Amino acid sequence: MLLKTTPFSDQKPGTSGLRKQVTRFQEPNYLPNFIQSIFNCLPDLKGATLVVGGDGRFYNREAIQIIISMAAANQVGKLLIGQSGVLSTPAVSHLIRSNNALGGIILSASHNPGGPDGDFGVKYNASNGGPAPESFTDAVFKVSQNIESYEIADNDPVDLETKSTTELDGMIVEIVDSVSDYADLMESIFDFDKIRDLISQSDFKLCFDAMSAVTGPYAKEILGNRLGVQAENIIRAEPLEDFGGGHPDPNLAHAKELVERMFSDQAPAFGAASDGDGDRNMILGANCYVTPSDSLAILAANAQLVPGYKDGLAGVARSMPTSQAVDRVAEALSLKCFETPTGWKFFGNLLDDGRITLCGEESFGTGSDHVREKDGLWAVLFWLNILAVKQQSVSDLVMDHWKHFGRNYYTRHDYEGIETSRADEVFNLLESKLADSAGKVMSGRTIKKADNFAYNDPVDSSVSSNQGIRFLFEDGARIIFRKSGTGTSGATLRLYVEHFESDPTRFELDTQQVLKDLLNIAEELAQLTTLTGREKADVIT
Ligand code: VG1
Ligand code: CO
Repeated sequence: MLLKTTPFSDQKPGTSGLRKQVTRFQEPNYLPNFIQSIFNCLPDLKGATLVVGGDGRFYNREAIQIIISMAAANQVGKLLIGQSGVLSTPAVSHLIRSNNALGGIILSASHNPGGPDGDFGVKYNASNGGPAPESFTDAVFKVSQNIESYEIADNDPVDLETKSTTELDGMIVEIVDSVSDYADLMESIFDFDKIRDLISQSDFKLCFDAMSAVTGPYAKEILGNRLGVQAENIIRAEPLEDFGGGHPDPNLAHAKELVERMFSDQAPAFGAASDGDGDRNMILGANCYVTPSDSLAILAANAQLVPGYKDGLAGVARSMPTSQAVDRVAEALSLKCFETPTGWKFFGNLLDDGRITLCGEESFGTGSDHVREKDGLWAVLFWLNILAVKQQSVSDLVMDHWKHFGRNYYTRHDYEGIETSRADEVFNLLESKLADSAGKVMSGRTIKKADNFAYNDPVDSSVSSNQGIRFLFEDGARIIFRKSGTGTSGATLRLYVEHFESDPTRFELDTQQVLKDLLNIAEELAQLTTLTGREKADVIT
């Protein structure tokens, strides 16, 4: 049936889909409007296959029932839905690709908290398995601003809990195992025999923190059943609708128990965590934290030790704020290295066009051409495979990497949920300084270039401007300011700071100390204390 509706002005997707508070999504017509707007932008929708799944957060099941009814009324041919409505983001990406689906709908607000008072989100992925490009999300927003009606079937709720194939108004609904296809894909990339041997070594213990989010079932099957990790070493493995009240964000601040275990006398050799929807990863060794930027560089440098990448890499890419550690590896291996705006959607063209094999972001995201999303467990397995071959501790591996390539000291300071007007003031001030910054000396460092980053996609020539303010120094240091596109209240300001160090006697210093002069320069440039009204950042990673 056709239901009348009126537009909501706030349906513009951000860095990764439309994210709002659950209560917003629960308002009558809010979700249907957005879903119909997506459908209206898909000329090939009739008879097509779509994959649907989410990270299991509060409102997941209700949202899926609405999508099922709307898909049936919009004459979709087939829906592939993860059992209980659950699919990790990389698993959705894989199912889209392996089933030649038209696309998929992911229900997740990723690392944002869940529960009735938390956040919810919807993201559309295209037939390559990756987040839809900006041209598509812009079109969806446009449609959402003029929407007058949507189509929805009047059906009984579909049983999501049992694997089955049923029919609804001519549309096939298949409830599929959430884990098995993805687990098989991992087994086809990595040397599971070697990893199993490593895990059985008495001197090798590991701890994986699923953060009460979607990777629990995946970790139990892959790390537990297939690789022999003991159940007690997979913590917070039961997915909860509110993630146990925490932020399902794998970083030093939010994975407390894991971090306590890893920084102790009895620390396991390897620790890792993943986020709400399973696409992020944090890697730790005994008393050692690996920054995501270093992790990307180390994976790139050692990729040929992994069966799936034994023939080498086509190229690599990183998001603009990610440290330049991977650039050094690319240079040494004569690989092309691309710099994209923040957000996985910008890697899609480079991956599809065969220009890159590995890519990553400083925000705990790493991935490859095996899917079109970043992939948390994949990164964990990649590390385990390398460690299994090298028989080295995480900290030795990292130190060897720095000795060879140098160390990019790196930090990100987040000022969360500040008033939008205050954030605007910061960016206006920064913008006003861009023009006459070049050549200026600050704390002994000379600014080489200052700009607002714009990306020219080398594959389809599309241009994405306004992607972050950069101050680039002659010695390679960088200070970057961006506004987050994933928050749901106020504005979140991110400050990224990087300094390259080639002197091996300076490889084990405190990151915040090393970067202090650059942080002071950032303060001078942006007047953060005054303009944000905060003494210091809320989260430092
Ligand atoms: C953040 C990260 C970005 C990441 C995005 C989605 O975006 O900085 O690197 O791609 O989250 O990750 P922003 O606009 O808030 O800086 V996920 O795992 O939340 O989907
Ligand atoms: Co995520």
